[in-house]
Amino acid sequence: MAITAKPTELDPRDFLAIDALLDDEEKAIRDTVRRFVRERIVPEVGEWFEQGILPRELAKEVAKLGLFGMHLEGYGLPGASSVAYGLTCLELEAGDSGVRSLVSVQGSLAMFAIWRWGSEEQKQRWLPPMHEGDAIGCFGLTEPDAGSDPGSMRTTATRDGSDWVLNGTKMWITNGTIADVAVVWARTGEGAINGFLVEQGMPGFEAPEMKHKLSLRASVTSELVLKDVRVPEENRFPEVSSLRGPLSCLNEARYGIVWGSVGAARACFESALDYSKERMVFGKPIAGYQLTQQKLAEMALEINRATLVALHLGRMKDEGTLRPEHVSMGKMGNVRGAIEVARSARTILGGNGITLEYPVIRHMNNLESVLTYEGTHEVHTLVVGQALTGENAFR
Ligand code: TGC
Ligand code: FAD
Repeated sequence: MAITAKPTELDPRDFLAIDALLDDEEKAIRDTVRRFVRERIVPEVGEWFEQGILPRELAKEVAKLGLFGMHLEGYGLPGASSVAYGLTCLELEAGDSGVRSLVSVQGSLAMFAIWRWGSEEQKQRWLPPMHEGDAIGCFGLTEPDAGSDPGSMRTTATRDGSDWVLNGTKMWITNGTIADVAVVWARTGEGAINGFLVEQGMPGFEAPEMKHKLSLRASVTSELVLKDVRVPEENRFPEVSSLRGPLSCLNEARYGIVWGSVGAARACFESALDYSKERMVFGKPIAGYQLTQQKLAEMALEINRATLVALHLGRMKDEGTLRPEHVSMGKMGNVRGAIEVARSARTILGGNGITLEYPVIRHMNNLESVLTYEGTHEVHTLVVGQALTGENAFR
């Protein structure tokens, strides 16, 4: 068929008409989340960011939409497709990375860990209230001296009768202070790593909030301090005793970031596009200058590229062909691209680009965390490098 100038209207916000690749259910979920973000998050998130808070009641509102653990099945969970979950992450992160983090950590890290590695009793006890937002979870892997290399963790769990005694410190743990249950990964012997469900209020367990962040400010980030915390054997994941346990959960959350980062980029692009049409400089809107158009065209290119990558990975995940290395490539490319979009958008806004009146600097700062958490850009580069060459360059 010939290429015509007007088969459909060209939408600057969906330049390549990627919408047409989504089915009706995916679009319906996407639209519901988009509306929630526009009505509930966008008007207030600048203030939350400035104050360094994320209102606790937001979890219940997110739960009402069925978003916590939406891609998991059984135990009353929705069992939505990977693409629907990805679109949800995109729309949430168009609001703020902190809001997407709340949902990622709850659903892809804490709930997924219990769903994948927990006992039947653990699943029945925790998954329904976590889906409802009545219980919040966190995922404690990183330590002050073990981030990219979680295999060097120092937190220990020692058997004592029918209990385990946990000692150590976790750091940078999203949702930690507000969590009812913490999935804590600890060393149980030479080369052995087990997961434990540490409950709020267990003696010796504290989760102080980490302050003074200049990124992900609308997100609770905490230390987990464990001093002789007694955890019963029934709170240990029965089936996994190596790093494979936590790393399998990271695949899920990293997949959400492949999509989410596109949302942050889209919000920056839309802000810059609107601004460029209104801002008059040297007698005409800056949208009319070639240098501005180049920036906008590069942003649109990156957002469309990243969306197609995310959608392709989502379809592969739904078909069961997605590999961790694919997710690494998606996270590398899409987060780097989102940062470039955010920085370029910020220049279009000039001085206004540095204020919280516009979303751009907030997204730009958030993306610095997104670049680092869930495996740094360098870690994912080395994962892809190893897959390409067969050589391990981590050590
Ligand atoms: P390595 O020897 O390669 O592997 C150890 C065991 O794990 C298995 N494995 C995986 N399994 C599933 N998925 C993956 N992606 C896996 N990667 C490895 C592997 O087969 C092996 O299994 P087994 O059965 O033989 O024991 O491990 P390594 O020590 O060499 O480390 C590899 C490396 C560096 C890639 C890994 O440690 C890594 O990914 N480091 C980055 C750590 C990280 O991403 N931390 C994130 C913490 S959570 C977080 O940031 C939340 S942010 C909040 C939010 O999302 O909003
Ligand atoms: P390091 O591992 O010390 O890395 C420092 C630098 O060295 C990085 O640039 C890194 O890429 C580079 N580097 C490391 N290894 C190599 C190598 N082999 N070759 C070349 N360069 C290398 N963790 C959790 O467990 N749960 C959470 O909920 C959680 N939430 C977070 C929320 C926020 C806001 C942030 C900022 C972090 C969070 N993290 C969480 C921690 C996050 O996963 C770690 O920060 C991340 O894995 C990197 O670890 P690190 O900070 O110790 O950096």
